[in-house]
Amino acid sequence: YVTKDSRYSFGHVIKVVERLSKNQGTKVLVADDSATSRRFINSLLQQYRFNVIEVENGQEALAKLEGDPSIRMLITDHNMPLVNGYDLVRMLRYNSRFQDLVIIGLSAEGDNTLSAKFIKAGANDFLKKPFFHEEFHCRIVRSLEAQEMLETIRNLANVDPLTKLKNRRYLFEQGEQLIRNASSPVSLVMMDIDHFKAVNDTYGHIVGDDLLKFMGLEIASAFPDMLACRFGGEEFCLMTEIDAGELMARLNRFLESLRSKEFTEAKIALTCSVGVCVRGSGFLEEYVRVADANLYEAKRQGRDRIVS
Ligand code: GH3
Ligand code: MG
Ligand code: MG
Ligand code: MG
Repeated sequence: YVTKDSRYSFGHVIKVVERLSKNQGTKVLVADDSATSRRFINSLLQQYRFNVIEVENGQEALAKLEGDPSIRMLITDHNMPLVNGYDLVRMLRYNSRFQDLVIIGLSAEGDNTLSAKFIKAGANDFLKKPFFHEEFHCRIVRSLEAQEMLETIRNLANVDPLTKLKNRRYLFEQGEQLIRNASSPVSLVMMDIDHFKAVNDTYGHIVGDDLLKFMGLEIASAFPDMLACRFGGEEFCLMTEIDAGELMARLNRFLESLRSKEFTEAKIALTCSVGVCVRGSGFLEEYVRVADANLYEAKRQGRDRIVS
């Protein structure tokens, strides 16, 4: 090693690679038309237990990436037949599906503008061949760690830590877009657990929290096709563009299934009231206002029911 720095030590890199991938090794796609070059990069990556896949050109790289969303990093040469590295990066970054893919460009070409072109097209980094193996490792680990941090921050910003559903912030950030991009009118559902305060008062907040977690799991498994979020304390929200009749049937089935269950060790019975804004219009706030008013009406009528 040229320097001893724990940030980039062998042990540290191994930890990053293992953390990123639980058991099968972080998947890396190496795209290079030169077999020698591929073998060399592969051997550098193997040292750190990366799970390496090799392809010979940009077109094959695209096909592999389309077929395997678990690939976390692409290391791509520039000069390759069919689709070159630069065009490959541009195509990938054009597609939001690949926004989290870490991309490292490589080239032996004398053209000094290439690194700027790669990075402007969206590559995370660029290395000129031949490179010193330690620089290669440092840059790769740095890019992977930066990506990991981004995903952690995004998760903290969008996900409710208790129920693991999306949070209110995410709803207001994405809901408007969901309404505009939907192919049919969107409905918004507001659910509120009945007499939840009594659970806290009787069994304590820890049991109350457990109940909220259970509710989160029930909602996630009953409505996996919808945007489901924790709107506030014991209030949950769904957004969907499915047909109104089907939505009502599924909500009825959901209330029915809650009635037949007991939650947590205390075996607490649980019901909830639901207000629906069916095929709403206007801004998201209007959907929420309508669903909220219907929820209030469901409570008023005696709870454990749906008002739309
Ligand atoms: P209603 O049937 O009218 O909805 O009655 P309710 O008791 O469910 O409604 P209320 O709004 O009076 O009480 C909601 C309670 O939810 C009050 C609050 O202490 C509790 N709560 C909010 N967030 C949390 C949380 O994160 N954990 C726990 N344990 N309780 C929470
Ligand atoms: Mg080449
Ligand atoms: Mg409430
Ligand atoms: Mg309530």
